[in-house]
Amino acid sequence: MRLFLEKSRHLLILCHSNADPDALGCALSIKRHYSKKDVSIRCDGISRSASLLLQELDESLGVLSVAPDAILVLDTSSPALLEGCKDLLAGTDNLAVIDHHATTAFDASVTYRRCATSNAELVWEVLGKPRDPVIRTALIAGIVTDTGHLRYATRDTFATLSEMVGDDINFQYIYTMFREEVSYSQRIALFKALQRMRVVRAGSYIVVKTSIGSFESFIARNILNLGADVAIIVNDKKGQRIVGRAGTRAIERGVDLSAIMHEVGLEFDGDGGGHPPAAGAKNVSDFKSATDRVLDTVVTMLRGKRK
Ligand SMILES: [Mn+2]
Repeated sequence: MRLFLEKSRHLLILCHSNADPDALGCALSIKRHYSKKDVSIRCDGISRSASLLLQELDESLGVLSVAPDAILVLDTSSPALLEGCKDLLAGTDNLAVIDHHATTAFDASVTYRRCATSNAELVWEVLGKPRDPVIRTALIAGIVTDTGHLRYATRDTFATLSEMVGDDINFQYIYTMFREEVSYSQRIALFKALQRMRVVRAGSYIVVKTSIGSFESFIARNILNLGADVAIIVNDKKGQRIVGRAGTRAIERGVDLSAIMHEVGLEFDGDGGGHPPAAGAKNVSDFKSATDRVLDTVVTMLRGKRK
């Protein structure tokens, strides 16, 4: 991977659509690390917290001046997730992927993949643990946000963080930087979703299904906080997206949403994937049946009829 990056002269970095601080933090780190090269970053939209990070670091995405001779895809498990930037892949034979998701649909010449709590941990290794404080801040931001403010952090996450943090890094500042205020429209969406809930009991487990036009992960998180073991949220507006979140009890029982979403995505001519506790499927041909299939699979697994 390092050789790939070093050999490239005009590198184009692609992140998933609505890029989050993990994807963008990784991209900015690589751009900064190879500041002598022509590196530019593209993504179809950028999240609120990622634009906050961009401002905070005083960095930019760079201009795509000439045709790239190498493309690097970050934090993205399939070309469909690049959305509007998917076309930029056309005709390239020099593609690399650094990704921490469980599955990948890319056919790349160079790949660095490992299941980790954030993509930032992989980039940290690829860049050889750089000492530049801006790079470390960007990567810490990726870890903090991808682990839900360290809620899902593992021993490995903390080991990496302790290598990254130094006297020149204000960890508390990065940690609180992304504390988002809950907006009026988020709260309205939450209550709408709660009104539309379908609650399914599977033994001693509770699975909740609902639909909403936006803020699916915010809503899923709140439904889990209320005590559900699995939340399945359908967004029938944006390319018929299905979002799933599972709590610790469901994970311990063997529920792997990334595998379920991947399977259901394929079955309904769309695609899906993610992590065992947080995954999604999109562009499915029949989102109602696809959602029911996800629900049935989860309920059957929780009842213990399928492992
Ligand atoms: Mn990520």
